[in-house]
Amino acid sequence: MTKLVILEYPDPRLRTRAEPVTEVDAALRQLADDMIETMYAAKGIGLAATQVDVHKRLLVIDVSAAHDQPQLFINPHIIAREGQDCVQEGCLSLPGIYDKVPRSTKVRVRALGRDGKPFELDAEGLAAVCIQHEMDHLEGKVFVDYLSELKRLLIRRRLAKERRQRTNLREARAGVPAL
Ligand code: GNR
Ligand code: NI
Repeated sequence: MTKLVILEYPDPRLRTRAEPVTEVDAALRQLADDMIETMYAAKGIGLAATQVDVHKRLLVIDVSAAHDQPQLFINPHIIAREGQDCVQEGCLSLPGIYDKVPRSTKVRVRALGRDGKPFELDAEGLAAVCIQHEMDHLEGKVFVDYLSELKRLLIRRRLAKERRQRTNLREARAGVPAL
């Protein structure tokens, strides 16, 4: 098992459109397991391959209370939607940023499972939101794309400042003198 590195906005690699998975083999299952481990380590409820710089169409989610029910979706498609609601979202690629995004309240998803076989699933609530959020990542889209240009500008500034502070702290601990 390997914990993978999560790309952070505005990394241009998050804009890559993922390619369909052509074979569900041992290597792909290993990637899925590494994504699940990475999602749990980061305390997320979902992760798209795009976020770990792998541009293939797979995503994992776990919206269970005990964090013991990971679900894998390979080549997911939304085949039906119902309802519309604005729900507060967060993203592991935008640490500390939360805002409301319009989403369908119910979705029916068709995807391939771990065994490479197709399945269909009805999702609602947080699972529905999370699946739509992860599928956006596979299209090179992040939730702040739904916000205004001004909000995005402020978010980019805030993230840059926080990254700068994290780097400074790390260097101070390592004994690197500030300029
Ligand atoms: O951990 C996550 N929480 C979350 C909360 C509300 C709506 C969507 C999400 S997904 C996010 C993990 C993530 O960034 N997945 O891409
Ligand atoms: Ni995300």
